[in-house]
Amino acid sequence: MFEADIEWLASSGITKGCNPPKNDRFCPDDYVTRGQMAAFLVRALSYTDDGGGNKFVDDNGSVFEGDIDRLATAGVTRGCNPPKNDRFCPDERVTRGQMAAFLVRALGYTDDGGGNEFVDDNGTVFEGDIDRLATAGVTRGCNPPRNDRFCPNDYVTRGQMAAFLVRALDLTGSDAGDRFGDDDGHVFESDIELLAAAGVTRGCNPPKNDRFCPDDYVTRGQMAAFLHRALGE
Ligand SMILES: [Ca+2]
Ligand SMILES: [Ca+2]
Ligand SMILES: [Ca+2]
Repeated sequence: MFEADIEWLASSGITKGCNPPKNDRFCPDDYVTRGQMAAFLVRALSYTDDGGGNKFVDDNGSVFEGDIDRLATAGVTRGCNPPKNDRFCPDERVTRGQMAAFLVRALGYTDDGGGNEFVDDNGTVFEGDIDRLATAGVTRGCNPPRNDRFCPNDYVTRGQMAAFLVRALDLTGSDAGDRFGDDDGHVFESDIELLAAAGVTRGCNPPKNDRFCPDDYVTRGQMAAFLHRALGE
């Protein structure tokens, strides 16, 4: 279902495939790993400096090693085993805490609003980034309407990705419509509609596309489509 998006990503150099060196497969239904996220962000944001390379010991020989070194040199990642941070954990799925850190550093958010927006990230390595993401208005929390928790260890869902992108890209509008039936009353329904109105998402059941599947985890294919429509011409 993401064939055109995947082709765009490949032709623009943002993705290469999932079975290197042959790379004749994309694996659109796999969850996004940290290594893949590194590659997507590096290519989408055109980072080129790898700082001399080999920032981490656990990606040696990985197809993503160069992109991971570029992401680290750009200051968007530091590693996965603080404080030593000599590992990147390229095969682990992207969590909400990690997504917060990636977005805050890539978009340059600095204001943490005084800190401690959430109670369940206290003392975690991502607390500062999560507070900055919240202060920038890109996240509100994971337990509405109270929203005193961020759930930093959960994997990123499609609904959450919709909300992150709508707020980070500052997509606005009043009457965006009601395209999908499976998000009625969902906390992200308005974000999903704004994302769809901007052409960044179409739905999860083509060709009918009357569903969004807001609680499914983000897959590689979906990430490809989101980035293509958000960043593509
Ligand atoms: Ca390395
Ligand atoms: Ca906190
Ligand atoms: Ca709806």
